[in-house]
Amino acid sequence: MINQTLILIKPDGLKKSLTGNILTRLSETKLDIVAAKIVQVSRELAKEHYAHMKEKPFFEELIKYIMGHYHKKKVMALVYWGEDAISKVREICGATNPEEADMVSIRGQYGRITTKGVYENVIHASTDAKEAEREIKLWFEPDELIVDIYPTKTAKRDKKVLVWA
Ligand code: IDP
Ligand code: MG
Repeated sequence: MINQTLILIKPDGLKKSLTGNILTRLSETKLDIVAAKIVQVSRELAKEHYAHMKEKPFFEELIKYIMGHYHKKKVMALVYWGEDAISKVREICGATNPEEADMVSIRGQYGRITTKGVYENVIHASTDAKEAEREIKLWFEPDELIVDIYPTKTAKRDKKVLVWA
């Protein structure tokens, strides 16, 4: 089934200069990249992204981690699209706990558990179609994607935007 998935190269992945390695590993899937950007993650975005984790004892540490408190204050966000994109990407990423992840998966190769107990696993990938839709809509505006994957509508936004001087 054709589907799409949100990928984040987390701040530790960027700090460790793993962007190239991770994208090379992901290219094994032969999926299409249909959106990509660098984002400075606000607390609001971090909390929204990890809303399902808010009862966890490590939630505050997780929010700090994705905001880049311990590394670089940025993540790379991408949308991959194609046949079984969600499951193919999750497979290459490996298990959540980097110590339990297959050694040749991205998380197995590059992840670690910090002394504060956070799984710094260098990459995020959506787990299922519902999560992918919620996450892609959270991280991207419709015109940042080069394919039409979800219905859109036109809306008037009365706000000032920055343009080149
Ligand atoms: P996933 O990223 O494999 O989908 P989730 O359960 O959605 O795993 O957790 C989100 C993120 O929270 C993980 O990628 C990891 O960084 C962190 N995390 C999850 N479970 C634990 C835990 O038990 N201890 C520490 N950090 C965790
Ligand atoms: Mg998850």
